[in-house]
Amino acid sequence: MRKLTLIAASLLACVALAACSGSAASPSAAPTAEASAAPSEAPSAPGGGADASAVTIKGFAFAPVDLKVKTGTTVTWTNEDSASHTVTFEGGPDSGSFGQGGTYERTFDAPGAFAYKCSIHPSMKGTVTVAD
Ligand SMILES: [Cu+2]
Repeated sequence: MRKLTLIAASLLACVALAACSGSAASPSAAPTAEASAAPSEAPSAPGGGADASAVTIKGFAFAPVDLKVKTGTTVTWTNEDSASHTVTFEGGPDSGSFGQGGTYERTFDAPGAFAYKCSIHPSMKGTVTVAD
């Protein structure tokens, strides 16, 4: 019992250390701690892939222009242009202007076809088609 508690405590200490130091500069103390910490972080990353989707804004265009997602999906627009853009849906919502590296998210809770454009550059148009 006592040994188990010690092991648990030292594991917690390792996790805490790893969290505090990030990709630490001094791995000399516990090389095994990093090895065991890495796999536990991995499973959390792909988890969001199922109901998330992305649109890239680049070259004054949305890509993909027509994005198809399942109901409940959160779509993230990322602006890779040096110019600012908006994601403005007919009848709202409107992201407002966001610049290079900026993102906008909208969760689609109902099926339908949602057309949007950039209000700064009205020739930039896109659609999110939501279906179950
Ligand atoms: Cu624009």
